[in-house]
Amino acid sequence: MSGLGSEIIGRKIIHLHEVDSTNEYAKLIALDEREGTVVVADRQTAGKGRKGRTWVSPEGGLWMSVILKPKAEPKHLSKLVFIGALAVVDTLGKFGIEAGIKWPNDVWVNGRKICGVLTEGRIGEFVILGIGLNVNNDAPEELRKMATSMREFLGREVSLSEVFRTLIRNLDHWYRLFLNGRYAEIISALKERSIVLGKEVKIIDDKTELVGRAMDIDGDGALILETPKGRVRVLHGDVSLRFL
Ligand code: BT5
Repeated sequence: MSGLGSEIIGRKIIHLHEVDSTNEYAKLIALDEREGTVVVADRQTAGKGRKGRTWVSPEGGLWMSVILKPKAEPKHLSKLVFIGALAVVDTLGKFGIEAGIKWPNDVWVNGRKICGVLTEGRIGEFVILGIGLNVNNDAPEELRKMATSMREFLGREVSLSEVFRTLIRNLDHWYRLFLNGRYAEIISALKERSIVLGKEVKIIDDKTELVGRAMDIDGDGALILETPKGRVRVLHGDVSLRFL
């Protein structure tokens, strides 16, 4: 047990004042670290979203990456992104903020993005679970209408270290379910906290766009979409989802 009240996640914490990206840093040290090591930075100079997008990461936010080395079959690893989102929703709940998961990798509050999750890894070696949560930072200027922070929602600052400790404990909880193969519980929690089910959405892939109603999330975490041409199963991977 670490002093944080977790068993695996946060056994070791590497706290940096500034780094390009905690995910990049974690990848560099991953082979030499035990699983559960967390890299957290006050600010990132080149925070990353998916597909080369930028994640704005000034001081005041929580920017962290966890090194994981699960022995699960590769097909299950894509569910780790949900572990991150579920732990963030639970954490926000502890602070009185009702949040939901915008499949596949965002957490939203009142129709705006408060958190993004980015998993990266090397099969058979490690997975880096990166989480960016707007806490006491302002939402990025150019994204004011689309993004929010805990401070903005609550109208006051919250203790960043308290948010961090709560998130570590929640991550530990969900990750231990994952290690025990309790995937069905993870998916059912994901569905309960999903804000996309029943909504008209547009899925944007590299080249294709698909419009339909989000009907379900299946046991693999794929979104089932009812389109004019019938049901389509969309794997989470790198797709983006917009509400219509
Ligand atoms: C994500 O990508 O949402 C994953 C973000 C992961 C960030 C964490 S921070 C710690 C770790 N280290 C890293 O370098 N990354 C991880 P995506 O779904 O591609 O969304 C990216 C989009 O979110 C951008 O194109 C902006 O529109 C928006 N965005 C950027 N910064 C934001 C912020 N601080 N708050 C809300 N939205 C933001």
